[in-house]
Amino acid sequence: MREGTAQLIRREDYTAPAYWIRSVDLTFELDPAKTLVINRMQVERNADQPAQPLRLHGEDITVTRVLVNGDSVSFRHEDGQLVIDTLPDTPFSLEIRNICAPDKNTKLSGLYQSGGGLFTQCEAEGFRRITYFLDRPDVMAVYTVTLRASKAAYPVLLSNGNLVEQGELPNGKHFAKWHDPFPKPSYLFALVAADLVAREQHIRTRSGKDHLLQVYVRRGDLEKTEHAMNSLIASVVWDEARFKLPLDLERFMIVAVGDFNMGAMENKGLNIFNTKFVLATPATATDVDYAGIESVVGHEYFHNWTGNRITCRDWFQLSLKEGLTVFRDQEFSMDMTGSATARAVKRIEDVRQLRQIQFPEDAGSMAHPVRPDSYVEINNFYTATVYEKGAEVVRMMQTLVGRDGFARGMTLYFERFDGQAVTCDDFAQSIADANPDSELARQLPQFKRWYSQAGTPRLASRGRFDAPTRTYTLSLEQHGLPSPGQSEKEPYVIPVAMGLVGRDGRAIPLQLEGEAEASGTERVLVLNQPRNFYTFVNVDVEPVPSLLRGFSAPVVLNDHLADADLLVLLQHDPDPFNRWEAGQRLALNRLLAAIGSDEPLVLDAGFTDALRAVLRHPELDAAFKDLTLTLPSETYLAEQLQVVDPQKIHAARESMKLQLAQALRDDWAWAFEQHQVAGGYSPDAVSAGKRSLANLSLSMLCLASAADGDTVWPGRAFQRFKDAGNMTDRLGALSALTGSHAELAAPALERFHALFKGDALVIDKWFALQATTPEKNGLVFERAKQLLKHPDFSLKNPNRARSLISALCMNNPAAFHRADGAGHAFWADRIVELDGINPQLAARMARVMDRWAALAEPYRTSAHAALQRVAAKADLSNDVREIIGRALQ
Ligand code: 0A1
Ligand code: ZN
Repeated sequence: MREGTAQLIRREDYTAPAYWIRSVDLTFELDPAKTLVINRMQVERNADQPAQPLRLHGEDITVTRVLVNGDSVSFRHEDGQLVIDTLPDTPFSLEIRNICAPDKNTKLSGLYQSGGGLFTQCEAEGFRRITYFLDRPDVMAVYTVTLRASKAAYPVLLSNGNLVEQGELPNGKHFAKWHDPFPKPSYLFALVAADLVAREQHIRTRSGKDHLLQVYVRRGDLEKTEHAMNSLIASVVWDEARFKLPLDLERFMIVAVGDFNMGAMENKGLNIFNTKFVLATPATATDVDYAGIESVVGHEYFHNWTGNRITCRDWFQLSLKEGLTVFRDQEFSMDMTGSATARAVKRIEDVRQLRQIQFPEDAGSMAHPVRPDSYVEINNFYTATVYEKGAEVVRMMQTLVGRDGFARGMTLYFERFDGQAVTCDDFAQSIADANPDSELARQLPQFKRWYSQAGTPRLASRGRFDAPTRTYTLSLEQHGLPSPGQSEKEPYVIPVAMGLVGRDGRAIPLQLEGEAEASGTERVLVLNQPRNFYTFVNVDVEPVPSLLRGFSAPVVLNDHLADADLLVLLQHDPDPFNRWEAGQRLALNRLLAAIGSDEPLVLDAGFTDALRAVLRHPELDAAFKDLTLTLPSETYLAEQLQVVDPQKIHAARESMKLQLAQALRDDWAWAFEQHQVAGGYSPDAVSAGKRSLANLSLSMLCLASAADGDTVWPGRAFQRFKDAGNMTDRLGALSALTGSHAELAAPALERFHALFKGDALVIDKWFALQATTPEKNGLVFERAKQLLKHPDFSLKNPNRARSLISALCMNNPAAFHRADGAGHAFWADRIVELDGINPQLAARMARVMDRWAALAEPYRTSAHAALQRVAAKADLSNDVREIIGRALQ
């Protein structure tokens, strides 16, 4: 057992390990109740460190013997570690035998059981739950793994690398021996023993090498693996083409498992995936699911170089692999879309996600730098800041050195560090050194504040046009807000991609004072002072500034633009991101005004006409229209406010949605008819865009109908729900019914459940849809509470738990933050219950209270009481205690 509880680990305390483990030979006698692990290691002292005992990590495992060079030695337990005091000075062999119990492992970290099979999850610190080890990423070893198990129960036996031997054993058992030639940290170890089948594909890569790709799933799921396999092939091709990074293994395997804490895991050569990111057919998965599979398959595959070939020195450097790999998967998905607008749509979606999750994180009790300074439980730091903001930091580097310069930097990074465990500094230095004349190289120490300072910087701009001198002066001013442990912030290096747009829509040529001539209509200003002025010359008419194009830095921008300016950008900005942003800002301004006053929100014709023009626009993509006509989320609205009243936010947004539904009724009907996709299902961006706009239109039409008591559109939605040829349309129609609280919603939900009752991933959608229905009279919360008792509900399966609890508490603020405090009490009960099963998952769900202190009364008081109730539980895990402790600080 791990005894040293709640210890704060600090980045500045890093020291290299006292010993190196060079190779590991593992033998598993697999059995769900009692698995025997024989762990033979070649160990040597690290000569750079003072002589000291060997301390091995271990958790929830029982040691049965310890041999050094073949002889039994004495050992002791201290702070949850196994300590051997006396060891030879020369390299030695160390054999440890221990047992573990996968069937009792509800934490899903280490070796655990799922659907009758055995699977592992070792990142970040799961390997120590399998055997004693120096379970830290800078200890890299070559692994040989022998799996022995019942052949009937576990016909498939997999581990990392190449299969070197397999055969029969007495008593109905069989074995397989695997060898991974690449030294790796223990967090990348994996094994699978289960009754699975595989889709296989042989490929020959550019370098002329042959590889076997496999996607393993449960029997019966094989026909759901085509998209995952296609995504894997596309990932291999893309990484070779864009970054010249080839597949380095003969065999690359993906295995799907139904119980998994996260999305997927990049174990060397043996990626283990949540079924959600593998299984798809048109009938069971939506366009969003298809896109998710492509991006997660890509993400895990890209880790093979950014994460596995070069890994992290310590867990504070997590963003070294995660920020970079998210950046790579985002670029991959963009390149896969094939069109400039579709790229922009993907960028908008990524930024929406960043604002929805990372911005609140940066403003709440868990705010931390991209490279954190301390943690209690590392699992709590697999965050949107480390992942998504980390990706933005990498993206800014690319913006500062250019796309080719960035590719050069990546090449240098691999030349320098392949096979090593390194730091974020090493990465940034490589990109800068490969581009010595870049702004990044010139300002690297200051740029790296993006790694060390928490919080979302504020950027304010003001423009002044001077007609007599034909100049336009832009001032840019930045400031950082205080965050826990960091009251003062130093200025960042902020790349501001920008252009000037004439009121007639013309892109104005850009010439800064002192420049001989104008060059282009877009450029990147690099702000590194608290405030800077930029004077553009030869400007004939007052322009509208279009700043932070493509969201060139993860900041909150206040450009002080008036409605009239925003309308110009919405109509004309050549940058699609800012065009979308202008529409969102117009909506946001109106919503915030309504939330801040007691007057009901009344939509003006200027706004509805502008949105109608977007909806009816002959050239814009359907996906872009869908995003522009989707109102800012309640969470994003809450983010703009000092004091958050979730009920007021909900009321204002619902009112705007309804007015928009009514004002554009004919246009929605037109859009719905115009965006039907004929023929067989394809998840491509164009078809998906049409489906999403048709679904949005249908939802709006059902809303407008509900307000007038008209039943035509709900009837059509029900029919569409029944006849739909794919899950996107079916779920879209169902959500139009539930979202408008139509009478037909109940029979449709019942029918949906009956239709898909054997399919866990679809039943997750059924729970989530009900838990995220816009709240009305408290009924959604009541229904969610009832669903807890539904026979299909279980807290033990992470996807199912998330489909109800996270969906309600995180994605339905108005159902969750109730005046009677029942939502908060519900949350506290679930966290306590789940903490006894799966602390990692419980801690993630506990995060919904990160921003409780900003709540208006009475929500604030009941949130506080709920937090205190959880904190009062005596045997709370370190995971949850860290989250709750920070929230209450
Ligand atoms: N490295 C994985 C994320 C991951 C982290 C921890 C896990 O433990 C349950 C699982 C996966 C990724 O970035 O995809
Ligand atoms: Zn990752």
